[in-house]
Amino acid sequence: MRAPQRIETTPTSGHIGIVHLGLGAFHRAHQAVYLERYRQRSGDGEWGVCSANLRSSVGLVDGLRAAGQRYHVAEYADSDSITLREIGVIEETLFSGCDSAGSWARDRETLLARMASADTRIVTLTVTEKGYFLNPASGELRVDDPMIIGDIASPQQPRTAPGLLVEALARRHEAGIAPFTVLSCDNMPDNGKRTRQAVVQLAEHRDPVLANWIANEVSFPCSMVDRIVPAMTDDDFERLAALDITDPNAVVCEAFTQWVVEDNFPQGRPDWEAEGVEMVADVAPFETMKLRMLNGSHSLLAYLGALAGIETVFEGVNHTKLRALLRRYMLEEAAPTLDMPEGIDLDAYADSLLARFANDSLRHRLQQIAMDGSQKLPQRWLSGALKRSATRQASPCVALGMAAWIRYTAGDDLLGNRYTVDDPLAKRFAELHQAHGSDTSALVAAYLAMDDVVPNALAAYKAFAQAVLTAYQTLTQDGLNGALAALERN
Ligand code: NAI
Ligand code: CS2
Repeated sequence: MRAPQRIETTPTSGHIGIVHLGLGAFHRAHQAVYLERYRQRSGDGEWGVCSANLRSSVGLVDGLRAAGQRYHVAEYADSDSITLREIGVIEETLFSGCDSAGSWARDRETLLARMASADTRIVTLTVTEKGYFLNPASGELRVDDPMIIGDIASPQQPRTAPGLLVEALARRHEAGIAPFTVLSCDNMPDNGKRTRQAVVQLAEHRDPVLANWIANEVSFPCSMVDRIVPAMTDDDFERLAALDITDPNAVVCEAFTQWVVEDNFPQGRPDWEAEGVEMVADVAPFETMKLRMLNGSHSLLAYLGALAGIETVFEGVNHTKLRALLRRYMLEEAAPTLDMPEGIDLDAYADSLLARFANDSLRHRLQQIAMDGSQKLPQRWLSGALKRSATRQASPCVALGMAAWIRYTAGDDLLGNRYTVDDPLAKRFAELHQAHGSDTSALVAAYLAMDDVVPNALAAYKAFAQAVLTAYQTLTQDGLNGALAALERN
C-alpha cells in the first residue's frame, strides 16, 4: 500500500464568519474541507465556522471540543490512494437540541447570538431533507408538525432550523444588521427556494413585516453538493488506526468532490472558485441531474438491495443485474428527463457514477441510504417519472423501485430479517401494512394515494400504478432476481 498523503491544518484566526446548522458527517467532509483548503491557500482567516447540532449528536459536539476542534478526513480514491487531512476550520461547536434528560437547548442562546452577530455573513445547512419541515411533494411548510407548532407558539425559543433562522433574522432586523445569506447544502430540489419557503412561511406566523423583510432582503442561493460520505463503521476506525489516526471525530469519504453554487452572496463569501467550486447563475440543471441520476440510483440500490440482504453500495453495484438496472434507469429513465447545458455528457456521467459506487474503500450501507424515503423519492424518482407520464412514457425501473420501497417499509426483508424503518412517516407506513395485509392491490393503491409523497398526476396514471402493482407482486413472489428478470423482458 502506498503511504497516505498527510496534510496538517494551519493555526486558526479565531474569527467566525459562517454558522453551520447540522454538524454531521457530510459537513465535516465537504464544506469544511473546501474552507480548510481555502484558508490554507489564501491565508484568509475571515471564514472560520461555528457548527451546531439541533437534534442529535451532542457527543460529536463535545468530542470536537475535547479534541481542540481538530479532526481528520480520510479521502479514498481507492484503497491504495488516500489523502489524510487534518481540519481546524470549525472553530466552535454547539448543541441546541434535546439532551438525554429531555431538556432543550443547552447552547441555544450562544448559537442565536452567533447567528445574530454582524460577523456572521453566511449560514449554511445540512439538516437532512426532513429538517426543513416541508411537505416533500408540494414544498409547503408543515404547519401541523408539533415542532413547527412549538416554534410558532414560542418563536424566541426555536427548536427547528427554520425557527432558528427566523429568530436570528428577527434579531438582526431589530438591530438594523444586514441579513446573512442562507445556503442550504441538502439534497433537495431548488434547495435555496425551499429553504426560503420554510423560513418566510414560518415568519408570516410571527410578524408579516419581518416575513416581508426576509422575503425581500435575504438571499437563499441554491446549491448542488456531491461527495459520498458514509456513516463511520468500526471497520473505518480500525483502518484509520492502522494509519496512526485514532480520532473518534474522523470521517472517511471518496476522493471525488463537487459543489455547484448559485452566486448570490450580498454579504460576501470566500473565494470558493479557487478551490474548484463552480459558482453559477443557475444550479437547477446540475441539481436535478445529480438528484435523479446519482441519488435516484442510490435509492434503487438501497431498497432492492436491502430487501435481498445486500449490505453496501459496493456489493450492490457488483451484482451484475443490479448494475445493469442502474445503468438502464440512468440512461433510459433519468437522462431523457434532463435539460442540461451544452457540453454535459450524461452517458459519461452515468459511467462515472457507477465507477464511484464501485469504490472498494467505502462501506456505504444501503440501510443508511434507505432512511427517509418519503422525503427523498419525490425528487429522486417521482418528478422524472411524472415528466415521462405527461407524454405517456413508461418508467419501469422507477415502478420497480416504488414496489421495493413499499415492501421495504414493512420493516422486514424478503428473507424475513427485521429492521427499523427510519422515516418521519414510519408510523403511517406501519398502519398501511397492517390495514392492508396481503391485499397487495389495496396496499399499493394506498401508498400511491399519499399525496405528500407521490404527485397526484403520476398516481392517476393507470399504466404507472399497474406497473408498480405488478412489480410488487413479482418482487414478493419471485424475489430480487425474479423481479430483475421480469424487468429485462419488459
Ligand atoms: P449525518 O447523519 O452524519 O448528520 C445528519 C445531521 O442532520 C446531523 O447534524 C443531525 O443533527 C441533523 N438533523 C437530522 N434531522 C434533523 C432535524 N429534523 N432538524 C435539524 N437537524 C437535523 O448525515 P450526513 O452524512 O451529514 O448527511 C446530512 C445531509 O447532507 C443529507 O441528508 C444530505 O441532504 C446531505 N448530503 C449528504 C451526503 C453524504 O454522502 N453523506 C452527500 C451530499 C449531501
Ligand atoms: C445518499 C446521499 O444517503 C443518501 O440518500 O444518496 O447522501 C449520497 O451519498 C450523496 O448525495 C452523494 O453526494
